[in-house]
Amino acid sequence: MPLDRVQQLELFTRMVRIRKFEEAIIAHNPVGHLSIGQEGAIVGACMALREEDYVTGTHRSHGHPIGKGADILPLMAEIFGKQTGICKGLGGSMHLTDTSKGLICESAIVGGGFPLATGAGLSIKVRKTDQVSLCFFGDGATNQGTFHESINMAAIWKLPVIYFCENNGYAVTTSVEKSHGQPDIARRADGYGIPGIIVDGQDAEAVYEVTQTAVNRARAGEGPTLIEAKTYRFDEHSNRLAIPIRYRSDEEISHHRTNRDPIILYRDILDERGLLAEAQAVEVAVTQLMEEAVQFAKDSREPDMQDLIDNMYSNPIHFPADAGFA
Ligand SMILES: Cc1ncc(C[n+]2csc(CCOP(=O)(O)OP(=O)(O)O)c2C)c(N)n1
Repeated sequence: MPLDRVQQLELFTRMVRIRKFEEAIIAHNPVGHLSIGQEGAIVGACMALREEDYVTGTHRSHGHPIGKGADILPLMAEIFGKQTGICKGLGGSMHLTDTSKGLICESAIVGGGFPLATGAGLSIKVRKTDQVSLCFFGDGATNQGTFHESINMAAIWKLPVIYFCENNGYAVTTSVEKSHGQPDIARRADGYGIPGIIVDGQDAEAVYEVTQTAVNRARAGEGPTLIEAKTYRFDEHSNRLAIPIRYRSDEEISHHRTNRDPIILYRDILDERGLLAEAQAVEVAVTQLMEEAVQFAKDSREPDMQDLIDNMYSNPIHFPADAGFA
């Protein structure tokens, strides 16, 4: 089903939120792996999901909760390491998540999301709900054993999982061409007898449509799909990591920034559909929201030792007052 106007503006809003959230991080507290350039793939996929559907993310973790509709203030406070953060300031950038929006986990372990998303798919099947589980990962993660083990299991048990590759062309500094026998991740689906689909990750609506098809298939009990969104990372692997070698040219980066920015491309589409004023209003509102979020984060307190102890186990341990931790 095509997106209606409200949904189109929601898609645009979430993409702009990711972009401006990460621009705020760069401006105020440079830490984390940024998704700038990859917003079309992330939000296009998330728009095909319901709130109760599950998502697992990656070390590049800001886009996934924002794409799934999470509240911005606790996410920003988490980046600043504050007690009001979504993980109470104890997780930080690579673990930015929001379980209330179906985000099961984000993890610094490359390939760590596959078993979790597959397990969520098994849980859905056992509980007989019509949820789906969507697993985000990068191209580099597909050479981990967990990729193959998880997809094989999901295929034979027809689990409602969508394996969604944000193929930005590189794993840190290693290109897909240098690390894969053949560079199309989606073709690996053939090995498991499931559909493998390649989509332009900079075209958010195209991503929405292929994900919608995969979601319908999963909800109908027909099993998993492997989607590969060809996208591009505009910035460095991490804004805290000094990458010492040149692995891509300035021309390549500038080509993508100028011609392949998913937000600019979608704003042009909204303009053609007579929604430019609404799109511009979204950009103003998101800018204000980010200022509010940064202020909220700055004003929040840092976690203390008691917060750490209280949140280490699901059944908190109450140390005696004289144990020396407080
Ligand atoms: C198991 C594991 N091995 C290595 C690393 C170091 N590492 C962090 S990110 C990364 C590259 C991941 O590339 P990709 O999956 O393509 O995701 P992208 O960074 O492009 O989003 C690596 C090797 C890690 N975090 N975990």
